Amino acid sequence: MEYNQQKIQFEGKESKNPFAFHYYDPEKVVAGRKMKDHLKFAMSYWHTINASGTDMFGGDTMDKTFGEPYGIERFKKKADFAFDLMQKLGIEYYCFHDVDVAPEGETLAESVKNLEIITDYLLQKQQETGIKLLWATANMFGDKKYMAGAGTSCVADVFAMAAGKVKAGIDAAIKLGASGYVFWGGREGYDTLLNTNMGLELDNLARLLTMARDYGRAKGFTGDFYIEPKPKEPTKHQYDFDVATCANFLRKYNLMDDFRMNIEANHATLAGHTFQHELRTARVNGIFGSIDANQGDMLLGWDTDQFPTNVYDTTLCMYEVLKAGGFTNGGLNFDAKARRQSNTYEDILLSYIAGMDAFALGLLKADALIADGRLDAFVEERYASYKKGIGKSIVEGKETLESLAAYAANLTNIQVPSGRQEYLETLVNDILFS
Ligand code: XLS
Ligand code: NI
Ligand code: NI
Repeated sequence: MEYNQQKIQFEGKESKNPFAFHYYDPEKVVAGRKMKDHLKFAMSYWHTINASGTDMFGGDTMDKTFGEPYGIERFKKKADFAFDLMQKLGIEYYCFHDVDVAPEGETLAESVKNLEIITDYLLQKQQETGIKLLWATANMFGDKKYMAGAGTSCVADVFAMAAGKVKAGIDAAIKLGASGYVFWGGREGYDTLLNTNMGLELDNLARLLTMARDYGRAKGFTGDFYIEPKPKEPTKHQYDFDVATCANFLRKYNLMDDFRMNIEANHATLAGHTFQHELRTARVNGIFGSIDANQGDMLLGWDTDQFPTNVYDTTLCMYEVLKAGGFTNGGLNFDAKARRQSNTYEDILLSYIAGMDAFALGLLKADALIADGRLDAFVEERYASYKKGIGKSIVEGKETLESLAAYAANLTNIQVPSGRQEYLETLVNDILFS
């Protein structure tokens, strides 16, 4: 892989230089905060440092072996490349699965030893560069022993292996000062109910998450635990289907105080929701946490993990993030990879620039939408009947079915105002394209 590129600079929207930011101006203050602190961009190790273009029909189109056989040396070179790349892009955070950063051994003990060697190395790199770990996770779906799930496997020894991996992952997160630890379902779901004890599987998943929470807190981990919802793929049905499903799970098992959502755009659309819907659902349930920034292809039914370029979506995303009060422990992790045909080193840079600029522009437009005020004012006015009279009384919990039945008994000619959807969509367009 070539290393010949200089640090990417902000040049402004008139620039024709593809290796420059046109909207992302890290130090620029928007809505009281630097752009870089609003956006908290993170690099995903699995896509950027490891994924090499293999798909269901063909092999690698990129070489990410760094000229080394599978082992510690290769992973040190990967880390060197990763930190160099993040510095060139001005990305201050990264995310990984255990197996992304260190070679797997024959046993859990060997893998943990390798992870310790590499996390020493990563810690040193973090200290040299100031780059931080946004979150860590454990890959509990790749190896064949996880074919029936990890925490939801039908085999107790697999559950135990998964617990060991989570322990090592949390240890790594603490050592590297991560502000989050993620659980994405992986194969926690089912392919057919004919062979599945759903009740036991869900209880066991909660047991694993509870153990993780208890271990992490006992060891001083103060960051967020996240569930990353996804409705399907690789299993037919994933138990972390969407934000609402996860909120129900967390409430049932008393995990609401420690867990939040890591919301991925492509997973939202696979669940039949908009990205904004998932963000809003998390916000109104008080569990908004972090984001896996990417986009899917609406004509394809799988997780294509494309770099986000749709500014309508990034705007509405950042609108929700601003309304949620911004990121605290979370950030925008590019769970995205350049297309299989975009197979040069330059494409890695160009794809990150595309995603970062799309989110920077989305932030500017979301801020403009809020500053403009018409959208918020419209919604406020639409619900004005709950600010006075009977509406106020309902909201304050002062009414009953009987009192309302008496109130409504002789009401006539009730007027519901127009929803003005087309006007509002035009308003958004006006802000986006002005
Ligand atoms: C897969 C998920 C995965 C998680 C981390 O679809 O997005 O990459 O983000 O395990
Ligand atoms: Ni993801
Ligand atoms: Ni995904």
